[in-house]
Amino acid sequence: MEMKGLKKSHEQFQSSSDKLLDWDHPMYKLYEKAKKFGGWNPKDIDFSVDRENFAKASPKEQALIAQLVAMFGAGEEAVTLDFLPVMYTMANEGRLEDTIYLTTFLYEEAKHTEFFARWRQEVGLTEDLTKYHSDNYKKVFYEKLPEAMNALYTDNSPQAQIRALTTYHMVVEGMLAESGYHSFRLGFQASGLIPGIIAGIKNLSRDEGRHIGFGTYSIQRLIAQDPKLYDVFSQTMDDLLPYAIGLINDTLEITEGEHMYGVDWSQMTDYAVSQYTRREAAISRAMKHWDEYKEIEEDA
Ligand code: MN3
Ligand code: FE
Repeated sequence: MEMKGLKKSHEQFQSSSDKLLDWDHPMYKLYEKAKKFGGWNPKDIDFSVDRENFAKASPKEQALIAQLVAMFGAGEEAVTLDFLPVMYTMANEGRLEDTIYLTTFLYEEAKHTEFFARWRQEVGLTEDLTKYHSDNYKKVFYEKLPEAMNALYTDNSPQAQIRALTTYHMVVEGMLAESGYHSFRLGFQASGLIPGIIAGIKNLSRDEGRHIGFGTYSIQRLIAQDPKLYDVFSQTMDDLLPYAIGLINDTLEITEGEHMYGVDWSQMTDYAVSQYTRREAAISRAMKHWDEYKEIEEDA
């Protein structure tokens, strides 16, 4: 398998030239943020209350939590294992500041994977949770994500980059992970049932804001160079939307329409759609006003 356009030698090294590093580069700034905020350690989080409360919870409550953890754990593992081709692409294109930032990216996804595995270990939820991966979930995480990412190993075209970045950052992170964090907060923040998870989620979602920032910036950059790529972005979003919404609806079945923890869980679908619309709007704005959007849009 050979990638077209793979660099065989270096023409120069930026950091030993008169350019040094571009300290104002949006991705360099993101790297500084990651060094400051991304150093948290899952091992420092206390899961003793989670363990006690989980053991006492009703079977239905346990199933709701196990399902969220089963989807999140595998989701974090998938984004850890599947991210390398993007880093490979940025390095091959000689994007030094992007590559420097991305060294923190993969480290953070690895910690997110550790976080959920550690929680399961400490709470004693060690049975196989694969049964919670529905067909829609499998479509996104077992097929669509690795397919779009691994394509970059042999095809570094802007089209292939847009497909990979959109799948990973806009749908998996921007829509699904963000909705997952929202579910945890909605259901479990006030109840105090699983405070260790809530503490972890706070760190996770801050890391994720930077990750989505990288994705948004990179997609905007590519579309600014060739506006026709907006159609590739849009098609990728449309292709994944039914599975992403389907996946969220699958998870709601467990509540049987009941307002567990006083929450109307059906609002999760609306939340996911609003995240989808938000990502789409951020990219369309960049097309119309690229100059104003050169600076990275921090993800709230
Ligand atoms: Mn993550
Ligand atoms: Fe991420």
